[in-house]
Amino acid sequence: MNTNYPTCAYRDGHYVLPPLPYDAADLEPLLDEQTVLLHHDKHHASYVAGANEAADILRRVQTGELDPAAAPDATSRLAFNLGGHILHCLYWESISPEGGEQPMGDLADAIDRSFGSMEGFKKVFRSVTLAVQGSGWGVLGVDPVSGLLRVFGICRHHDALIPGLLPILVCDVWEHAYYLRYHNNRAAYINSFLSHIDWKHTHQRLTAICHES
Ligand code: MN3
Repeated sequence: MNTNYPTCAYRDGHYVLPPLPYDAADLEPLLDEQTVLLHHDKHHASYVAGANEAADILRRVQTGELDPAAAPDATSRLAFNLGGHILHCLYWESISPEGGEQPMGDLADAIDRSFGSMEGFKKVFRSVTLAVQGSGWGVLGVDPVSGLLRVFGICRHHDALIPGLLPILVCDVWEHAYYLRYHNNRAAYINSFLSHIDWKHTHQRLTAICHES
């Protein structure tokens, strides 16, 4: 198991909610403290709890304690909640109070190779993330076939995923992520997100993935 990617904890047979990597108030002006606390302590925590509940149902099906008919619903709940847990772990490390610097080294090279330029990346990311229908995510990930970086949208936490494509940067566009500050102006939130990206952590995830493969 790659312990660098993603930085989600799993201890004693349970998924664990990691602490925020900074104080909730420190993400100003991107996000206000109340939004960050509700998002982490309530929403993210509920996905961790949901993933553990679904995994427990599957364990009880395996031991014969529950009827196998319980398994399909549990796997679909696991996909939703574990997807949410992993994406939120990535989200907290996609932004930072010190974010906004330019990517360096092979991450900068990969962006140029994949999108032509940083502006090319931002243009595609902004457009795709803005267009995600309802609740979902804008994602930058490594295409396992071409080795290029790709931008794509995920609906909810797990629909429209590309098999094998590992996200290195994610933007949560569920309304709970931005509504208190930006109301219905998702575009303003995405623009602010783009200027608070933690490129250092994004670079570490790219390195972790490339060393795995
Ligand atoms: Mn969320």
